Amino acid sequence: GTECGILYPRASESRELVTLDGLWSFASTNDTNPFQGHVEKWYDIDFRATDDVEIRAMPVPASYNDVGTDSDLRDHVGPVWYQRKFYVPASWDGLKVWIRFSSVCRAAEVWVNGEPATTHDIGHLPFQADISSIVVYGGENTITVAVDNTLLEATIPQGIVTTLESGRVKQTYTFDFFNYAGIDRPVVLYTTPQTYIDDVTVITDIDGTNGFVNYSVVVEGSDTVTARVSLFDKTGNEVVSDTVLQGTLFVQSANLWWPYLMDPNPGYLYSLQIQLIDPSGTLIDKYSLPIGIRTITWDSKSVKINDKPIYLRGFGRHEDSDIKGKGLDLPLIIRDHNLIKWIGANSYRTSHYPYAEEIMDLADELGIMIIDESPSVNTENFTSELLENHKKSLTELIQRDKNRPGVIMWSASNEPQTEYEESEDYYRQIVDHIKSLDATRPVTVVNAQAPDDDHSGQFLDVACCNVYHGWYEEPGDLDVVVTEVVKVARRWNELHDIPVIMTEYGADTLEGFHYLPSYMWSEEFQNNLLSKYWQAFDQMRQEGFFVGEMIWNFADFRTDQSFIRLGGNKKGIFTRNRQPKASAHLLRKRYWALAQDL
Ligand code: GCB
Repeated sequence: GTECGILYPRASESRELVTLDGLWSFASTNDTNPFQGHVEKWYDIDFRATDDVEIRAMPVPASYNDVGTDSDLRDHVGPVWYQRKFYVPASWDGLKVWIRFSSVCRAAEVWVNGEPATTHDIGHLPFQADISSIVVYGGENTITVAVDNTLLEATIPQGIVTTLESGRVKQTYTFDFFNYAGIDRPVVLYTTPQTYIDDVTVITDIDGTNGFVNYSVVVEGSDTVTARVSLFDKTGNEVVSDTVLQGTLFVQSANLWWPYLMDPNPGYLYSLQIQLIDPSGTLIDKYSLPIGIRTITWDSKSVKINDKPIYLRGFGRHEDSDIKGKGLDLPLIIRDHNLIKWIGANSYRTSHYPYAEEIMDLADELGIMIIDESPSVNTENFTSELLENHKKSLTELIQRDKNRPGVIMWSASNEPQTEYEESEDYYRQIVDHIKSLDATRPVTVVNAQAPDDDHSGQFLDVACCNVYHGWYEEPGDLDVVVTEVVKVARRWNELHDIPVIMTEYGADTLEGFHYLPSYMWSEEFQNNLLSKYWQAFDQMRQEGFFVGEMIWNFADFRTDQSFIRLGGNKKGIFTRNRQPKASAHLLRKRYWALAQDL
């Protein structure tokens, strides 16, 4: 359940961990008979032995859509089924055995040895289950997962399913990025003792050069254990320790967590080590959490880290690449963060859903500031069912990311239809919900609405706006950009007296397409368009309410098919293969100059 902790699984003296990544057996249902697998009880069938179902190999983690050669699989709507075998050592008998999925897109049902183990109803967020009572110890086990990608009116995100005249079932959605699906992040099996550390919450504070680590540990199981909580610095020296489950560690002249290029030593992480000890002095459980000591504060004109105003130089991004779709790819995420450092950026938004925990770890370590976004995108039809699902996505997001120093803001949604009056009460409740879970970070909604038509701004700490003058509006007319951009951003600030970030602006650009004088889709046009926006930003930076710029997008990405897309959305300043367009070199000059400036 979501009331429990969802700590990132780490091996320790008291915890064993086995990966279930690799090749799984996979079966797809026919779109017109989506419940075939449920009716035929595929969770009871051995995929390796059956002739009744067509089985193929499927990599985990990966989206399943682009690994095949047929559009049936790519455009499939409804459940698909994954299965594999695994062993549980006899030595695990008596421990708690957990299965943890970092993300299944979108809905998952899990069976172990034919027994229902757990279900989960949202993509891009982890879930886990205690399967101790249904595994075979010292023997072979079978795990089967049904994954349903269907998006409906009250799912997060939303979509519509129709049946075409041909009989094919078709999923449509209002957002542009491709609706990749599958087991797209790691799956692990791990153990904890019966009495274990279920959750840790850390909130840090500073006073001059000193730091405070306010922590609280949730223990499940026996209440006779005592704690030893220690903070280690990067070199492995214990800095301070305590023996209570909830307390404050005082760190004299702390190494604060600073954003990239704001300090010679950005992204400094300590390790908070928690040990549970039983009355006889034996170690019961041990878990270590990387933490950063920093504060975030904000007012009507600024956002500050450790009392210093920040200016975001960043991107909107996607988890997206050839073949594996949204599947976690370690070489790719390292390449991305190398490019982020190269270009001198200090931030990005996890548009339009929570990113893999491994990605978030990199951001924490490098000092990259994150606007952490819920999977709610282009929200419309504000029903109470939608509201409940949306709140749940935020509960799970905040539970997962609450301790991350890199997360500096929560984004409740991207481009909801806040021109409708119903959105007012909806976003009042959404923002209240976020505040009830975490009052230490500012909250935003990323709006494309004209500021005067919007109903969400009154609840927000920071306004984030997406603007496409010179592209979707007044296509090709770059002479309108500066005035329009300044008008919109200023208006957000005037209306709500809050700082403003431009979270999207950009132009589709086909790499290698050159045109003089510049023409839409050419590399020259992208450079000219971006330069116009920068003129507007520089003007507003002088006025003191404009606190960040994020280009749409870091890299080209796959979309649903559309006549406005050429193999996908091409607004990247890097190609889908992470090579620079001309704009990347131009942006690099700007971001490094901005970093020097501030
Ligand atoms: C937007 C959306 C983003 C799209 C982008 C575009 O406003 O927030 O998801 O990809 O426009 O390029 O159309």
